[in-house]
Amino acid sequence: MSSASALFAPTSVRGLRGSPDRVVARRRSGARSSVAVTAAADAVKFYKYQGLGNDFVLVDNRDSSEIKLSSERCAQLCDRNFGIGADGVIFAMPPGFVQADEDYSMRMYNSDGTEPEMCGNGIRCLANFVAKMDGAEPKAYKVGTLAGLIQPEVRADGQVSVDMGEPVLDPPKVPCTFDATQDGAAVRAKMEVDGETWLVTAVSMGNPHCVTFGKEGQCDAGGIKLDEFALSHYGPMFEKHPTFPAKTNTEFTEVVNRNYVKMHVWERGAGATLACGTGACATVVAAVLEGRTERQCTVELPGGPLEIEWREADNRVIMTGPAELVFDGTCTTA
Ligand code: ZDP
Repeated sequence: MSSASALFAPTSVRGLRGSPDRVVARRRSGARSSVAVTAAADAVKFYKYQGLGNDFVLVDNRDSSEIKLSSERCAQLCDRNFGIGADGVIFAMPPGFVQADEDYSMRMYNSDGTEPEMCGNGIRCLANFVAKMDGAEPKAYKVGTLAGLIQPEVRADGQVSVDMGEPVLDPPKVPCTFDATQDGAAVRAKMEVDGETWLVTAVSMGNPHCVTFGKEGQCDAGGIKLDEFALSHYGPMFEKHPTFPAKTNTEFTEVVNRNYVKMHVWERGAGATLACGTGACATVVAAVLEGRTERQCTVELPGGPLEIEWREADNRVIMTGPAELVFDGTCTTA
């Protein structure tokens, strides 16, 4: 492309937290599509990662506290036909978000452009990504997130173990409108969905989760059969249920034995995904509270297994699983 044929079109992009920002998008003159051609002025280098098929576009944003891609652009880039294709976009941000001694912080957008507090599979990808960008040996990081300080550790075998912190069970803090049913938590709470009563347990891992082992009656008699489960029928009804005012991620879970469950997730803001790290943690917390599993439990997701432990000693949840680089590239800000 010669510079003579380049057209500079000013595009307004809303910066984060309402701060307006103007960027210049460089487009090819006469191009039929509105896809901007990558140019130095607005080029953003990205890295595509996946953890159990939950996939993310990662951007190293540690040189600026201003996010390089708007929420609208993140949603476009997540589109699997019109964009790169991903369940979300994750930014490595400068440290000092939660506490001064953290290594860096994390911000994320779902594929619909909403911003969740936390992202379990994403933070494993982020830890591997930062290690790669820094050319560093595997190590433990302190990462500031909207859900507080989260601590991933890249192990020598490439797996990433994450201290996800303590689950939040107090119903108003999840947030959900249930009354507590068991030790301050909403456990096996009744929720009407699609004209039937489901039993659910509400857990926040920084973001809200509604974990269910089935409808009343069904959940103690064989439970959900995930092979035949209509996830896209039920998922949206749980996601937008008025009981969860900030909407919710929902985990439909089948217990195989006391150390192994299968789970299909419908994510808030992203729909059906192949895996959800915070969701796998919430699932084991709920399963323990309902007396269905031990505290150490494998969660098999459509994209593969995660190892979860809800530690008795300090109440913290540890999640271990893979995170891999798929490809890298360059995109534009508009
Ligand atoms: O809370 C939400 O809105 C989720 N969609 C955020 C993403 C969660 C994620 N799938 C995870 O692994 O925890 C990244």
